[in-house]
Amino acid sequence: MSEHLKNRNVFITGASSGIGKACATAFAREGSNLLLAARRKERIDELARSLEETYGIMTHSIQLDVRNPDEVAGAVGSLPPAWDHIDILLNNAGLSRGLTKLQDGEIRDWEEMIDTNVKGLLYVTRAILPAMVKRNSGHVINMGSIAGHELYPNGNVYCASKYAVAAISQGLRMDLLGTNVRVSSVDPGLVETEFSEVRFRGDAQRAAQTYANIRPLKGEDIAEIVIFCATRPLHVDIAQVIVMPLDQASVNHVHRSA
Ligand code: NDP
Ligand code: 8X3
Repeated sequence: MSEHLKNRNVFITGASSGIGKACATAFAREGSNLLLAARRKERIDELARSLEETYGIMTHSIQLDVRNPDEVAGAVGSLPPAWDHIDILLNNAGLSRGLTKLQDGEIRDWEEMIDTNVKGLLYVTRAILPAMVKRNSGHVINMGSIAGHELYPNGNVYCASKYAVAAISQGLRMDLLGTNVRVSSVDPGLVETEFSEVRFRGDAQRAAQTYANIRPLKGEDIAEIVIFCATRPLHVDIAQVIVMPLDQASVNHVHRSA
């Protein structure tokens, strides 16, 4: 357990699944108290119960659609007194929809990705960051992607949304220069979560092909990196971490063993 994180208040979006859930567990193990946000309330309630029981931490679960700015502002503005400050914001909620050429793309898919991955991240940051600046302390950790550094065919709008996250992280570091608020971007390659099932709208077989015959990263691998970023001495800001499975060399180069 790290003294850096014990009794810290950590707000995690997209805590109901995959990387966010793994990060919640990792922060709980470090003794942090957790604000767990996602749309699927029953999942975060269950996670909250189990982390409280196992690690003796405090939790508060929030049913939240990050695409709705009023909902975001309302949820952050009406937190119970015990949660009057947030030390770490993990902007993790995100998704992809479809894998098609732009000329064949579905506008509702583009909107969902941009509204969640870009605008949702902005709404949550806008709601939480002013108090960090006022306290002159805090850490924003954004879940970017290798897709925010390189493009792959048919990845067009998803990649654009993650390039936007990279730009927001970089811009935020400039805006916060001179304060003690840190900004990190953790940018993974292939991680086996519900991500591909969401991308292919429940087509489990197609989703499984994404990870077939490779050893993908797990949510826990990413959580370790997030914890590393959060536990550096306060004058150290890990700006960006790109992490891929050994079986991946770029978004377009994956080694499949069979
Ligand atoms: P999952 O599908 O397993 O988890 C996505 C999480 O985001 C869920 O908890 C979901 O919760 C939440 N979410 C989605 N839309 C919203 C919304 N509108 N409001 C609130 N929460 C929302 O995927 P991952 O864990 O893989 O994805 C987490 C992040 O990691 C994403 O930003 C993704 O882009 C990024 N990433 C993933 C990679 C991968 O290969 N898996 C690689 C690189 C980055 P709920 O549905 O309950 O609201
Ligand atoms: C998710 C990684 O390569 O599937 O951000 O787009 S990838």
